[in-house]
Amino acid sequence: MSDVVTFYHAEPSRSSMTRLLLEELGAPYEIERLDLKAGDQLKPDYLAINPMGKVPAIRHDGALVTETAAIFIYLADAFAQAGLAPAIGDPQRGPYLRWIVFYAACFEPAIVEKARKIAPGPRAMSPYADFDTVWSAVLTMLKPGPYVLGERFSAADVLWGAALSWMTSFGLCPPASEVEAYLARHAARPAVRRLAQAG
Ligand SMILES: N[C@@H](CCC(=O)N[C@@H](CS)C(=O)NCC(=O)O)C(=O)O
Repeated sequence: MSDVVTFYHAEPSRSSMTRLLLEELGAPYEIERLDLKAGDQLKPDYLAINPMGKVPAIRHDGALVTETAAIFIYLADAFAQAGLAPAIGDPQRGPYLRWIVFYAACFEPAIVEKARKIAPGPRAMSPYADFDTVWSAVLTMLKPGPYVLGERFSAADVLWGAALSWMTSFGLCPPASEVEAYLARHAARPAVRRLAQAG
């Protein structure tokens, strides 16, 4: 059994969010770097790890995990001593899982389709209803503040802080004071500054 996380990563890419989580958790990790432009993600060795040919993926204690939302839930529980995951039985566990999964199940498809100017189609067929509904839910999530779970900073904030700052930088999010204030808190985190300096 090894505590060290093997982290399949490409820079710049969505896997940077997982790297930030590893830093926030203080988890020991070693990077297996992929060059997406060179097509490393489509080579048989990596497809055996993630048949989707996507980063991130992690290996830890014999478990192979892909999909950012699953990786976040897994790592925050595996390194519970960092205090970034409400435990099973904690009333905040439900909202915590809700907002992490909402990111992958609703927010990402909504924002990607918006960026590609693809209409969501009939509301009843769309897994996310429509962009305005998703965005309004995001603002509802952030409104009480300062964090997704109120006073408690969690792995959900690592995900949302990284995702919203990335998507805001691409001009994909409508302007909102809640988001601005949330992103200022995100940018001030020592782990965010450390990684920005590391490049
Ligand atoms: N559903 C995956 C999506 C990951 C994803 O889209 N990764 C991109 C990096 S931004 C990727 O690996 N792209 C390489 C490719 O598609 O060839 C997750 O949430 O982890």
